[in-house]
Amino acid sequence: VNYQFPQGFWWGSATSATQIEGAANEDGKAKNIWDHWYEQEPHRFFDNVGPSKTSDFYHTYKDDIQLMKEIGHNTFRISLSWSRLMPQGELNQQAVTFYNSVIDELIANDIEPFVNLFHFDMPFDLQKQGGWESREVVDKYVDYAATCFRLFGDRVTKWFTFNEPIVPVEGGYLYDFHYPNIVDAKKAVQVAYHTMIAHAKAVQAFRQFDFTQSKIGIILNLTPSYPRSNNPADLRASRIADLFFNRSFLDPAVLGEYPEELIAILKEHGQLPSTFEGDKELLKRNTIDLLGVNYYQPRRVKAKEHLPNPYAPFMPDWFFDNYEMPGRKMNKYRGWEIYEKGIYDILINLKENYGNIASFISENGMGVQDEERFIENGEIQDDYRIEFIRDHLKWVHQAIQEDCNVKGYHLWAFMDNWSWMNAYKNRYGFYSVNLKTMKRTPKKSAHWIKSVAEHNGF
Ligand code: BGP
Repeated sequence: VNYQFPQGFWWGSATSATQIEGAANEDGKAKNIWDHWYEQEPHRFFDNVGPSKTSDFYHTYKDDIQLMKEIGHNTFRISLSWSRLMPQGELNQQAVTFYNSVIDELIANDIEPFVNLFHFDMPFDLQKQGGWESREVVDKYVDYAATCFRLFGDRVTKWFTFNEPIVPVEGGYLYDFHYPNIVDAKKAVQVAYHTMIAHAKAVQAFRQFDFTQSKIGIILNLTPSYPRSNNPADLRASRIADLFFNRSFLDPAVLGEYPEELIAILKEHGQLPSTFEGDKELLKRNTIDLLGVNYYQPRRVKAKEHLPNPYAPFMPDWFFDNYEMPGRKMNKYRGWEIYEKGIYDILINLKENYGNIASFISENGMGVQDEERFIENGEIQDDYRIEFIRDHLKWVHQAIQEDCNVKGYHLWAFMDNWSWMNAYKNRYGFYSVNLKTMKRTPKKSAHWIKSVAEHNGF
């Protein structure tokens, strides 16, 4: 073994309720925004495939957990579906039974459940009440979070309030790839702010329980921002992109406050959110124990070529242009850049500027279109994925050598799953899923990760 990881390192993978459960209308589940949007505009989803069936985990979880065990997982992240657990606000006993059973089954197989409370799936009824624009919805979320802690907190010791909270802001309020398809930066800022208030209130609620061994955190997609050059205009563009897309969540979550420069920019442009008295203290008091880092690709940025039209509505892109760096390495099957060292840069930043907060890689992975073309002897020969994971893990290993406090690596994803507007376009799993038969088949990477988990390294 050349790359040995610390004892007890978390080897696993991540998923979310909407993306694998299916059973969208079964056992009392109410509609979330995805169910609704798909009903309205099915053509906007790749191949017209919606969230109703997905990978059928609701019925197959026992077998799937055996497959996880088979490849050496010691941890696995799920999300709970708010609209399944509390349709119309009341607790749904059938959902409680389902999640109890999933959690117990994982534990019985020595796989520690990591539980996330919100993965892009706002209940549709609450979206009608304004979704994250509404402070009342924030309080409803806190009630839901506290209910989950009470129901499952005796067995679940790793909790997360949100996955990638910037994505519903970008998708739903800036760039039109999530419901409610609004393009309005002022609302986007309010939604981002309310998400962090909801987060802090949930952390506060968690700490009122006697869970001394448990940890609570948030999962952020950190896209390190690299400037085209070291000239001041490029550096400024990159710093502002970092403020908007990383630090707007990272700073309040870990340090308990927003960066001053971000506040100054929003103020200058009349974009500050409305706040309540006591919010500042709330954020300050309720910082996290554990940070999940999702990393797929970096952001490369250059100074604006043209000044934005001063009469056009405010957008984050007023401050930077994306930079397509010549020669960058691409995942040609998905169109995202591959920059393995980015994962190390994130971890070093956490060490140097965020008190070396305990973290883990909560998503990293390689999406590939039309992956069937790589089938040989009945299995997908995904050497490209093995290489991708290995090259990222080498940088995680390097960060550990330099005392970064990183405790595990979760691939996105355990099995191929439905991914929002992209539906089943990009496949990410250790296991492939045949959408007609729902049969799971290991890919070459599944055998490889099994050996990595067994040796705690490679
Ligand atoms: C992350 C999300 C996941 C997942 C993944 C892959 O940002 O947390 O939910 O969907 O991206 O995305 P895609 O299928 O679009 O390549």
